[in-house]
Amino acid sequence: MIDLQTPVAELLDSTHGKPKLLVVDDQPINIQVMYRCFAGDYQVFMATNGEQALALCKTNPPDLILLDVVMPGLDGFEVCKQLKADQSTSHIPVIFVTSHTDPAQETHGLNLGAVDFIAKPVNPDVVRARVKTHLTLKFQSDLLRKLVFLDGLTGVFNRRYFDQQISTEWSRASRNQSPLSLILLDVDYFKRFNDQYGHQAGDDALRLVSAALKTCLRRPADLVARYGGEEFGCILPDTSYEDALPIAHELERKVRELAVPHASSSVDTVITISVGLATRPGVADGDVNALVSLADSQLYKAKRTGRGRVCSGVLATMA
Ligand code: GH3
Ligand code: MG
Repeated sequence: MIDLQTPVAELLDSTHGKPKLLVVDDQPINIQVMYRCFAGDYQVFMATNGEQALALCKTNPPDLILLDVVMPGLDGFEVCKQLKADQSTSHIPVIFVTSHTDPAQETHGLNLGAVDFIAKPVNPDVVRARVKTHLTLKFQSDLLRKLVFLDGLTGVFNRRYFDQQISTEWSRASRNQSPLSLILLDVDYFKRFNDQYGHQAGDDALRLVSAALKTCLRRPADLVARYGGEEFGCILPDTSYEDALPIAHELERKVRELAVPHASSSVDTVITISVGLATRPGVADGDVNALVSLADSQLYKAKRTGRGRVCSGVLATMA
């Protein structure tokens, strides 16, 4: 079931603030013209050559690029080609701004993946209207892309995103010889909760639990996902065992502090969770499945030894 309320509101929130435009032109006068057009409604970033534009797109991706075609060094076509070839920048719409109104050139640019062509000298009203249209389309497709990776009930990431990210983070950790921590957690006696309070109350409780979990993660790269029915996963990149353990305990504590009554639980009078933490140290053997299995077995151990607690382990490294 997709409950559009929470996730969509959050998603729209994340696009709040002025959209970011990148203007790329080797002539400062042209940049000034564009700046005057857009400074009121947008955050305008500038680059005076192709290399600078590509670097900016990596560090601070804009929502749309206005790209000059003829520039010394990397020309606009080459910049567009490179942006479209890179997965992290391919979704940024590119509008070519050019004094060449040759249909062959225009076709070439559109075939490279640009969304539009605008002729110089630009008419401010026309360029503003076109930018607005393409930004609306861009935000709509961003939203759809995000919805594919969100859990409809709780608004946190879904299992599909979790599986993708844990593999990505494992590869990154292996490359950089950095640690990676994974927490799997599960609500205790949740079947009894549903039986006593009803499925609707169960859904509400899962929303509260996921919101509480989110408050424990502070780094931008940390994420919480719904792993299964009442099971959640937290990925903590570049986080050692020593740093992850207090977070695991905080998750357990924060859920207990929600004080959601659970009269039929054998752990407490409120909802609790069991937590399994697994960390791969900087250098580790095995693959991502070993990390997931370890977190899972620690979660199972927490269940077996009384629930409402944290169990944890570190992946073995061959001597
Ligand atoms: P344990 O402490 O061993 O984890 O016991 P448990 O009762 O939590 O575990 P069990 O796997 O027996 O039951 C899980 C329950 O979670 C059963 C299922 O109805 C409920 N559940 C799973 N997904 C949802 C959901 O989206 N909404 C609601 N309300 N309940 C859910
Ligand atoms: Mg459970």
